[in-house]
Amino acid sequence: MEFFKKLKDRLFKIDVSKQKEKSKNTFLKKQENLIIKKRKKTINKYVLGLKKSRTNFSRQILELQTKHNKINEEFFEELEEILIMSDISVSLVTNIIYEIKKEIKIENITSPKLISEVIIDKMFAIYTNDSIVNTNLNIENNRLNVILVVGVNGSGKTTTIAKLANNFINNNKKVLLAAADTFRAGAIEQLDIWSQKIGCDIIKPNKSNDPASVVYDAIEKSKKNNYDILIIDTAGRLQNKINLMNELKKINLIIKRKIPNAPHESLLVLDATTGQNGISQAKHFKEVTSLSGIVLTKMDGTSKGGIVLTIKEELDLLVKLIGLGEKLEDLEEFSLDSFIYGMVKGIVNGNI
Ligand SMILES: Nc1nc2c(ncn2[C@@H]2O[C@H](COP(=O)(O)OP(=O)(O)OP(=O)(O)O)[C@@H](O)[C@H]2O)c(=O)[nH]1
Ligand SMILES: [Mg+2]
Repeated sequence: MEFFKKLKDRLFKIDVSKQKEKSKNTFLKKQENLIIKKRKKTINKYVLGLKKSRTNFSRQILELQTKHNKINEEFFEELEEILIMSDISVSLVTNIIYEIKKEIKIENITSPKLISEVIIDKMFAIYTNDSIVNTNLNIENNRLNVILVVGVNGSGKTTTIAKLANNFINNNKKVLLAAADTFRAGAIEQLDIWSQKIGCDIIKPNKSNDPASVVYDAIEKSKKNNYDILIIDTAGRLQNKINLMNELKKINLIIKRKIPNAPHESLLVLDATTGQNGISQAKHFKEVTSLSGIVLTKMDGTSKGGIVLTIKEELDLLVKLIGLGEKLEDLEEFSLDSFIYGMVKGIVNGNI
């Protein structure tokens, strides 16, 4: 079982096979050092943001390992409870436990002290399903990329949009925001304040209060002025599901009429602290509009990291971005390796 070592190698080393050649070339070496430095910075954000989840999960696993000196049914019952309590759905937990049992038989593992790596390995395997998980945003150069952002009130849409726009601007992209949440008083102003803070252009409602017309104006402006990215903020809740459905339908129609293969991303923002409740809300959204991925916010505020697995299982969607704090720089592209490392760092050597 070398799962943790392999994970660390993937995260912190560039390409082991070229190690010898690399050291000869100082320019390459410098470039590699820069990449590693950047990577470490990102991983560190995961490590800091996932502190609550990690401490909670690792502590429980370590306690379980010390409490039992044999791996038996009682051990598995307690493990099952820990996994369920960390927001992994019951069906997935059953699956993970089944896989762990199979593995310890093959590897002939009898001591609970050696099981943590098997647990992590199986959780990882369930997520990837032995295939490569692509969580990149569908953004291309030389076209207008339209990103529609939806989700319930307070899930973190507007904040995420500001963080995302800020990231794009830092990467020299020309970004326009569309304030299409005309339902909630104060929503436009909130996005406006962010746009000023990050130095980003914004389209606000003109005469009418119709979100679709804001979107129309925003697309016109983006096309005319060669923007790279248009991000659309939407209302979290309307009077009822039909209204929400109609509004999102209308917005999508306007977008498609102007750019047939857009929106290039329809991201659902999900508050990680809401657990199963958030998952049910997400299912409602999935029924009313097509989605391309999840932004999981407030991961820093919860102690339950298992929700990432449950999202994939129950919504059949991947987490593409993860919110690890309230500040502008606290949004990261989702990396399964960094996430798992942030969740279990220290668990293997008992040093949480
Ligand atoms: N700790 C933490 N807080 C977050 C994160 N993302 C958003 N928030 C906070 O969540 C709160 C709600 O965020 P908003 O961006 O206003 O949520 P919204 O979905 O736009 O809400 P409505 O406009 O009411 O629909 C704010 O206080 C944010 O600072 C995160 O990743 N971590
Ligand atoms: Mg908002």
